Amino acid sequence: MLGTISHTENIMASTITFFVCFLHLLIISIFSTVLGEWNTKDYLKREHSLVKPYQSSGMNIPMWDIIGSTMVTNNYIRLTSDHQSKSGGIWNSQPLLVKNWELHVHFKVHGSGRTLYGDGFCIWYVKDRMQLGHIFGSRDHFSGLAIFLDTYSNHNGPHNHVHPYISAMVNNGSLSYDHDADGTHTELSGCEAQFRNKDYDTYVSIKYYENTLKVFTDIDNKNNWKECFSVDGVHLPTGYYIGASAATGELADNHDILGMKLYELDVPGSLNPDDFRDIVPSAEFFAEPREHVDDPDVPSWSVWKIMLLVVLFVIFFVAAAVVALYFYQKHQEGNRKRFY
Ligand SMILES: [Ca+2]
Repeated sequence: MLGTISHTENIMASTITFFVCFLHLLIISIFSTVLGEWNTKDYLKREHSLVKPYQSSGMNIPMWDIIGSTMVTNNYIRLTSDHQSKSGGIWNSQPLLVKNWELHVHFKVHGSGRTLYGDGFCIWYVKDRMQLGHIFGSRDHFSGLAIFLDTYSNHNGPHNHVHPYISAMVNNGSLSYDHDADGTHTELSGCEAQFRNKDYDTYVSIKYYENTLKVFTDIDNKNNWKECFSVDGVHLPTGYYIGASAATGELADNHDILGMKLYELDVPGSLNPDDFRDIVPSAEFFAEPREHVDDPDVPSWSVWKIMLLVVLFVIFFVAAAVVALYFYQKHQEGNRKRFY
């Protein structure tokens, strides 16, 4: 009997131990999830974030400056309106002294154009801020990181991706963004993203962690991040500025920023941002250049005219030579007849 009781007790003890362990693990996992979320919120850097209400006093947005066509309302910051030849930007006035970070941008690109619209906008992490230029409303030969949300395909020939298209470029100031090729030759990576004219909220996330750049989108009204691309070997310094800019040309769109939230991914105090200030922006990997298929050469009318003239001249000279030869032979024959 004693043996039976201790055996039953053993089974009960094992079962209780199993449930205790299971409960323990469950509590740990729930707690760590909650803690993780709490940490993310805790590391929100307010001085690098743009949240409503934008204007706490007067017309100025604390820690942010606007330039060009940018217009601030209670609900959005409009970089360009749906009109031609606009360009505007919004720039954080505080250098980002965080090595590893994640930036969530709440945006809306919309307009009356059904098939023709453009040109798109760009999210920047660069050395020089507040400079209007022709690269989505900001300067070319920039130093730092650009994430282009390009809505207009400038490259008219056949190509292997459609627009809107999100791509990344890292520059040390030496490269030029080639609008005509939609930045193909300088892009690190990219993805197609149908983010335009949505009646729900659209977001893009840029995560720069341990020299890996990842871009995610939340544009399908599913409330979760979908990876656009991930690139290793991206080197960026601390101390640059976050900004966004947009431009319209012949084609137009409203390019609105509704909010930006920057999260620090470092454990506070674990890294000295000054150690990373002198890094020269660089990328170890570039995307394979898009296959370029040259447009077939269609000779213009003037080229045809020149070719026709050349052919006529050749025919004329050949005919003239034949006629000259004929008369020359006749003349020689006449001479021979005279001799005999
Ligand atoms: Ca383009």
